[in-house]
Amino acid sequence: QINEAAAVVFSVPSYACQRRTTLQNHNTVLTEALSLLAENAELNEEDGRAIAFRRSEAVLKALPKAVTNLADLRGLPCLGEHSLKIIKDVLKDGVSSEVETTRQSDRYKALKVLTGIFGVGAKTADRWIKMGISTLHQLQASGQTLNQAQQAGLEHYEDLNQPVAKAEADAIGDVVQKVVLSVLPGALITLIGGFRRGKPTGHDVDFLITHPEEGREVGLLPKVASLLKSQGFLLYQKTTRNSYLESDDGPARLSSNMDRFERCFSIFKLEMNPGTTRSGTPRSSSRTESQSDDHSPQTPGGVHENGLESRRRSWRAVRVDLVVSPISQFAFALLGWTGSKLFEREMRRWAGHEKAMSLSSHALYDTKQRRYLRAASEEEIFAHLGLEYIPPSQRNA
Ligand code: TTP
Ligand code: MN
Ligand code: MN
Ligand code: MN
Repeated sequence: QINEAAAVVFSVPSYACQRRTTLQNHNTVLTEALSLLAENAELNEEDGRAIAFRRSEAVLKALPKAVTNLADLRGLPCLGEHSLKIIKDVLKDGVSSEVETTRQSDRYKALKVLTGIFGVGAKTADRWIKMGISTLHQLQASGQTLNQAQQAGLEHYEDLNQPVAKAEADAIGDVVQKVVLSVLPGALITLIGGFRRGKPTGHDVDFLITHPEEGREVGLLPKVASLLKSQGFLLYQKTTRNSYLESDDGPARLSSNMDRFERCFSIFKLEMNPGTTRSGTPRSSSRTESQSDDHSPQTPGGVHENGLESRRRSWRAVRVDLVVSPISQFAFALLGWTGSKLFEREMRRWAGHEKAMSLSSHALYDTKQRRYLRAASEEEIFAHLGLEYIPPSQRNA
């Protein structure tokens, strides 16, 4: 058979944390199809399905060239029946009818709009949809009680659904660094999340803060948040204390994704210099000083951010996460907060299933030796786990 003879043979290890996944994706049409089904499953809280689609998506992202033929996929891990059917349809027709039907469905569209509000998760969105609320308009008319995060999320809906550019992340980093150092000289601030993996844009900006002297970092964020607020940089913030205790946390709870670091979820007010457009793309070096994009909000449901309508603003809202770790846990926090989410999940699965260890953003516990394994760098954590070191730019699974 010609196809089989011509089939490309790809070799891909089964855990995403064993693979080098860069941002260069040779199969975007396929991965976008699988990603939409994964997202839909996530929005419907069908976790098993979501993970299966995410794993298939990640395998295709790791391939060194485009798949053109189903036979190319032989021997690849993680590709279940359902994912294979989607791939087959896309290879044959360029689209999958299941994906397109999902994309156009009222429920998917409503879940997207509602969970697009900061502070609204799948559960809340589902409850509202069952009450007949599917748009921002309907939500506002319903008189539903919103918590503070959701109120801020609605108020800044349009801004928070615009991608954040690296230049904007760096500008926020400068502000955060200045304030953190004024409160705690010697503190170390690291850009984490997608930007650390080299992504050009993100949905938020994540920073990890530590101090070389253990303990000096305790209680830092309330001070940082109140300074940022008094200087007019915060539109919303919620700070929580560190609640991690190695002794009583135990390995059982360590495999969970949630961590217990001191942290601050915030909405930052970023002043935009004229060299940056609304979407954050650096302007060409020409002398056009007038802001290019007229800011006329076209928010779904007709909500006009801040009621400003077409009046020009000199700032935008950006989601910013600040996390503080003691230096003894820094390598674990750095690894855990660099992502991608699937890479992290796979690393924890590898630790548990292949090594009888329990990995979290705080620590690595060896179940057989019944002890915590220390690490001062990400490299040491990979080594403890018997994994080849994968740098952040290759963790884009
Ligand atoms: P995100 O900021 O959600 O994701 P991201 O930075 O990879 O993508 P984006 O560009 O869209 O912002 O999370 C960053 C990492 O932090 C991710 O690997 C998961 C991890 N994380 C935790 O460990 N605990 C948490 O409570 C949260 C919210 C994230
Ligand atoms: Mn490549
Ligand atoms: Mn992020
Ligand atoms: Mn984040």
